[in-house]
Amino acid sequence: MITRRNFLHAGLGAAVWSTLPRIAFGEDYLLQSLEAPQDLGTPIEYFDRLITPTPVFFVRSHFGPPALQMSRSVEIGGLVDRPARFTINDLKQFPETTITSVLQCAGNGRGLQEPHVPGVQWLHGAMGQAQWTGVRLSDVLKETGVQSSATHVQLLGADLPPKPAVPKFLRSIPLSRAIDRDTLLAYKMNGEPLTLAHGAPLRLIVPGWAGDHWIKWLTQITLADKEADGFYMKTAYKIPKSPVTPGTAVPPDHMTSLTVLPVKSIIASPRDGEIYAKAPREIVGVAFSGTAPVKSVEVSTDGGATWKVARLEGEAGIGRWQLFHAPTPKGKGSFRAMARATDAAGNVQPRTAAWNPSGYFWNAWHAVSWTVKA
Ligand SMILES: Nc1nc2c(c(=O)[nH]1)N[C@H]1C(S)=C(S)[C@@H](COP(=O)(O)O)O[C@H]1N2
Ligand SMILES: [Mo]
Repeated sequence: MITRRNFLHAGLGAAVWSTLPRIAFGEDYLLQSLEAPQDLGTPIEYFDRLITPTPVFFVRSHFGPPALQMSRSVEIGGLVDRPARFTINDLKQFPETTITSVLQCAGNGRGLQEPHVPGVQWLHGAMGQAQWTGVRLSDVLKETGVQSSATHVQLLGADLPPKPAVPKFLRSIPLSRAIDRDTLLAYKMNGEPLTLAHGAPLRLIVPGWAGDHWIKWLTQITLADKEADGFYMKTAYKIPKSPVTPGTAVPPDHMTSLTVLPVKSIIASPRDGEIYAKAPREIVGVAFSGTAPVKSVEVSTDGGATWKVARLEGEAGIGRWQLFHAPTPKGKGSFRAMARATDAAGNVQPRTAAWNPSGYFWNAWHAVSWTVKA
């Protein structure tokens, strides 16, 4: 059992342990400490549908989830006229809205970067598309009022780091993005209350932007006249302002914060390396871009010599994925297919991803090889 004493011996200061929730069992109690973070990827075969089921939706957190507390409120303060606190029930006074959007970790595909970069070695599974339900952050900020000097919205969740020396996952987004009509305080995912892993009771939804902006377990929203300080804004989530030679060090003044997801497509089926008894009927996958709706997906089965336009399925939108379908080559033998997406702003998925020191935003052409048995 974890007692106050051996918890302190584990290296945590009194200031930290006193903020940890207690779970009572009669007169005894446990301190609810943080779990080792779990990074769980979605298997690629689920990218053959418009909505990723919640039980297989990827999970990423830096410190692991805090205690589940559905009554937790979010405090809105800083440069506002009327500081306020809202529980989920309080938020229901605002109009409810549902948005279908891709959530993708900026590090998705990092494991495919060459040369290799350190960090969670995600292949394709750190993404998914869900229906997110909640209220617009802009409606809530109209209620609290925003002072004219505010330029950024700083965001903090209840998942405080295990030791005071470890930086908090404190993030910020510019006010302009915070009041975008698609930026939501969400309490439902795929029609059900958010699960703990995905941020219950409340998380931010920033459609089109990478997952590091989608703060889970929200407790504090602070209007400020500057970006948040600390490691997770000043050092992490940075990409070069312009292309760099792969494998080289990049000076900090040549780096900028990443935001919008680049155009990308991934093939869910056929499966790479699979041996089929019968030819798979079609090539299926997902395509999206954070800049503009997808305009087209092309598929090549001859190593890029020729490309055929795939059929798109699903509603088009910024930061929203559509399915693409293309016929498979006929007959038996070995095959290889590649896909490349283009968005309505003219961005084309590149043959090789732009390398960067943290391996963010991998979006190279995805290729799969399969065999149909003779
Ligand atoms: N409070 C909090 N919010 C967080 C994180 C975190 O560690 N703590 N991780 C972020 C990152 S990096 C990603 S990619 C997404 C992942 O969301 P998911 O676990 O629901 O898929 O949550 C974001 N929100
Ligand atoms: Mo992430």
